[in-house]
Amino acid sequence: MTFKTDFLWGGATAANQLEGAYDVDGKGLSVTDVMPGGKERLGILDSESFDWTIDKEHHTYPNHQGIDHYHHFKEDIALFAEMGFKAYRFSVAWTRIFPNGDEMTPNEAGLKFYDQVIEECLKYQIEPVITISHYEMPLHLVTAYGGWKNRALIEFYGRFAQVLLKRYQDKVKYWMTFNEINSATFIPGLSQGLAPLNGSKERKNIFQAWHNQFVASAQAVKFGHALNKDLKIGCMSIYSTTYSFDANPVNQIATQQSIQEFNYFCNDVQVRGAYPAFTHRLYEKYGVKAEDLDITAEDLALLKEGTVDYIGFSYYMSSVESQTGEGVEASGNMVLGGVKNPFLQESEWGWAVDPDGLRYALNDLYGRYQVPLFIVENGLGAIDQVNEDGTIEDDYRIDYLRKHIKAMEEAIADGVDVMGYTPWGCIDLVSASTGEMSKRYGFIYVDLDDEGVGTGKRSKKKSFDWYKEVIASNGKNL
Ligand code: BGP
Repeated sequence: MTFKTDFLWGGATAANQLEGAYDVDGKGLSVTDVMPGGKERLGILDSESFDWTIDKEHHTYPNHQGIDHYHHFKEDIALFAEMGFKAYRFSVAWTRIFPNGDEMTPNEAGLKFYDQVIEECLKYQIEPVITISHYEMPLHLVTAYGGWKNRALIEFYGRFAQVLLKRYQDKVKYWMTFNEINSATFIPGLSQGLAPLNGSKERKNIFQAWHNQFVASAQAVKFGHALNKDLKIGCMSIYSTTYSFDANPVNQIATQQSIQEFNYFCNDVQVRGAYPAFTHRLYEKYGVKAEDLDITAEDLALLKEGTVDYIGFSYYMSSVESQTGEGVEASGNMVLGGVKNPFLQESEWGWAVDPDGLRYALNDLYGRYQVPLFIVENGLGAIDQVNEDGTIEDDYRIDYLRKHIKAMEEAIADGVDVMGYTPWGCIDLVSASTGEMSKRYGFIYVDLDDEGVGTGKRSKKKSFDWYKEVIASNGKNL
């Protein structure tokens, strides 16, 4: 068994990281519009003292400019088509459609932009895959409502999702409700609008915000299915293959718990339509009482009615859990933490490169949920060197992707139903965690530096032609 003939090969991006044009055609401010780049960034994602106001004198805001895809989408999509993309995953900036998030009527100018993006994809027979919300909620929903911990957002998101589903139901078959919904524990600001004034560190708020997102997601799925039964609407979470540091049962139990918490909790609710059995234990771990959360019987009924059709997930790395491992070297991973895996190499940002971990992830998710799986993010963030003649030989990226595609093929041979593969940042864009351009993932190079200085010119890396051949041969020529 190998890749199906209709396998969705493609690439993935997110509005806030590439569009730029942050204040044109009626767009409002989103959370990423107020996040500076560079060293300040990582602190902010998780900080209690984050200032939400724009201070252009002291900070640069990389997402304001992105790669100016807003004005270059035709050129960019033409390059995707040249690579032979069957699918293109992108997100809609909530603030282009509802600038503050709580308006009653959408901003037509914002919708017109996505009309064109979709038309451009269809022109090349590329399936658009839309993430409704990808790390860019309207800032106003954070400052005026406290982010996702406020139930009012269910209605606002509902309005946003319904506008999109109605308008694009005949053109867009594949959807995802929230990007990396399980990221809230380490980036509550980006993920749920909880940082910092809104009690980002309080687990009660994270659980409440999740619940509200689950309900909002289920509502959108139910609405989409009633509108058009052919729509395929998925959830989207990060999967981190998690190994125990050693055979000590204490570490094994800790590993199992961390898997339940990180890899299963959100998927369980969105795929099975109910909170998992370990939920109360999880609340207890963080000192949260179920009765402190606002979860109604109607909500629980809705969760059952709005289960997703597939699981979209991102996979970049694996991690190692150790409760007892004092003295064990910490992993270089600023995002997920954990200890170092002596069997694996890490990227320059400390992300452990682990293709076998992807095979494990696919088998694990399929075994637990038995729904189709869509790898909607994967890739290697790296610093690329441009040679004097303008070429970029990114063999390290080819090597990473080749190994992960092979692992995916193994998983398909294991019996897993994989729908597609859209590597992250198919064109260079602003990094979510660093806010910088120099952490690049693309097959297409964009001439901009960390300060946003450069021509913005697009050029093909070596991986461009390689990936083109992978798609043309349906995964045979790696
Ligand atoms: C995921 C996000 C993306 C993306 C990617 C790479 O977590 O969904 O938005 O940016 O990771 O991360 P980074 O840009 O931090 O390297």
